[in-house]
Amino acid sequence: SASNLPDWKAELIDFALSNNILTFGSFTLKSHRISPYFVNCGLFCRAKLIRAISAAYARTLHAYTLEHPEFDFDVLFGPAYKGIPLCATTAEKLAGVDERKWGEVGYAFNRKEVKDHGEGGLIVGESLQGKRVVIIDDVMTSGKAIREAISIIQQQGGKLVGIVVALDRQEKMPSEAEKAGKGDDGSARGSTIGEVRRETGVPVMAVLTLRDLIAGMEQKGRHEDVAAMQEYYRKYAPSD
Ligand code: OMP
Repeated sequence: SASNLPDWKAELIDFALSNNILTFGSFTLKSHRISPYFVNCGLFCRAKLIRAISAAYARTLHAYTLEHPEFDFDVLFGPAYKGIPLCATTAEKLAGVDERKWGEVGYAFNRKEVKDHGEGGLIVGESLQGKRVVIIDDVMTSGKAIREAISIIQQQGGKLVGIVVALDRQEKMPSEAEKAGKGDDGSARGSTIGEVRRETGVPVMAVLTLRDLIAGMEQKGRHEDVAAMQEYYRKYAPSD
């Protein structure tokens, strides 16, 4: 499977690894699951790193557009805080890919605290009202963060048309017991990404998946980390 990994993905994984964006250990996730790996997209915080990740988002969107010529959008929405630099730099990259097609694409993000003075409002940047909106987000595990972003877009009168995440961890949706912190009951459940697709009816694209991370680590001969990721994947693998 390692040979299936395109060079640009292998390079991105290399970057993530050597800059501690991808780390190994024991991490408690937002979903209460305990993971042997973690991806912190807030650490794409140097010139060549933000260049690499924004190019990867733009490339993922571009590739989807080539396969689905009817797919189009007006605004990239980056949920606060980690989505903020991601949506802005991805917009800049899109203008570089095809300025005629994407030169007018806007970007916007939410405030975590609603401002009650000055220009006010929840949204900074392009208005979402009546616009076709693509979410640019970091990591999808249980879908909680994505659902919050979707509800903001709806409140703002935007029309969600797509979602791009840097990493799809390829996990099954948590049960109610898990959400309450009571642990996984081992029941078969569908994937978060599949459920979000069904719920929203829009494409959910991922720059990288857990599969890609495993292939990348395999290429580097990191056998212990590969084994830990595979064991974790087996535990939380979706049924679909
Ligand atoms: P869900 O809301 O469960 O989908 O988890 C996604 C969020 O968890 C991300 O927006 C991050 O805040 C955080 N997260 C990571 O950043 N990296 C990971 O590898 C895993 C998580 C996580 O907690 O699941």
